[in-house]
Amino acid sequence: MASPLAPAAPMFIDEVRIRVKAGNGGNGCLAFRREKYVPRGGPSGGEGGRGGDVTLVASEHYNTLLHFRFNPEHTAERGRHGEGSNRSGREGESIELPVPVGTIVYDADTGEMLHDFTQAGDRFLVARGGRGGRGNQHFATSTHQAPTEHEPGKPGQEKYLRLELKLLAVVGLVGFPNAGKSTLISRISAARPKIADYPFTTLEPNLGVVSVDDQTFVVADIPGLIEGAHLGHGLGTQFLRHIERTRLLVHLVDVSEASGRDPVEDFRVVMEELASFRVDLADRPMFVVATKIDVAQERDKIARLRSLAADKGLPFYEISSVTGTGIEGLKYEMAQFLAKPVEKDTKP
Ligand SMILES: Nc1nc2c(ncn2[C@@H]2O[C@H](COP(=O)(O)OP(=O)(O)OP(=O)(O)O)[C@@H](O)[C@H]2O)c(=O)[nH]1
Ligand SMILES: [Mg+2]
Repeated sequence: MASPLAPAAPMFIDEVRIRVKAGNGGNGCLAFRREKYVPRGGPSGGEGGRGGDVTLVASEHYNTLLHFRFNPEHTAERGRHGEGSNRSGREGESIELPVPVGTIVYDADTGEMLHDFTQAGDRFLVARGGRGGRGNQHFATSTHQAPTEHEPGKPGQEKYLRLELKLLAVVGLVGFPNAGKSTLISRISAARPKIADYPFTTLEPNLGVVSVDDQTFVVADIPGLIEGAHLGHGLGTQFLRHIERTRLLVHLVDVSEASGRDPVEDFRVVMEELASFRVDLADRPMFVVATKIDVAQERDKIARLRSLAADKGLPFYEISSVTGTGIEGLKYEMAQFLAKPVEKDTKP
């Protein structure tokens, strides 16, 4: 939960601990030339290859640290051992681990901050591969012609890291109270907000991490808006700052009979409140989603909402969080929208 000291944006923190291990260096080799007609060949043990490094790289394709939760150990390849005939061992392959921009890396053992990723493409070598050991060929001198010294490879660095990321919602769920926002977030993420059949169940925003194939993003479920929210009615617009930086708003409208409400009217009210909070919030890319279609017999309600969306050039979806109808499709469409580069955000 946000503490009183938390800044204006939602400060939900994603945190993972991972272990990274760079590759060990290969061992140096002990060998002597064995050639036909050469009775005593010189030393010919090659050096071991260097172990691979582990580098963290800031990537725009990741918005969360979820991919590390299932995969907390990362080891780069070791270098190959040196061989006879002065053959050096091959270097171990390095690995790169993508992290979202905004990730802060700490040494989990000492607590020391190691790096703060502020830009896509930023790289940080976090564990260096071990040097390969020298083979006996390196130890030959004019007075020491048959050396048997050879070194083992040096171990690659190993670290326990704590990665921390302030989660930033990129999708905001908006709508009238009781529209089904919290139910939807509970269907598409691991978030388990309170859900109940009365308005203003949600008193504080909830964030959920959604993953679609290898894409992850954060969705915010905020308290419902009613007419006059900007004047402080209901819970007011105080929570809208939590969706100020989102790229996509998903506007949920209850089309069930039981609501006794008019979807077109609900849509209008919420749009007005968004606009009165911040003019451009109502112009944010938006999906219009008819909810509770499992209990919507009057197709007319749905049809009117659909044509309203069409008039405004907004994509329209129908879902039921109870039966699951339309949920996967909606999740996929959100992911598709977010996969487009930021600059190209226009009305979808
Ligand atoms: N039949 C049916 N009921 C639904 C569906 N989605 C939500 N509900 C019910 O609608 C009621 C309100 O759902 P919530 O998810 O709490 O609504 P909300 O938009 O988060 O409401 P506030 O937090 O009060 O703004 C609950 O009783 C849910 O069980 C649905 O797809 N079908
Ligand atoms: Mg709710």
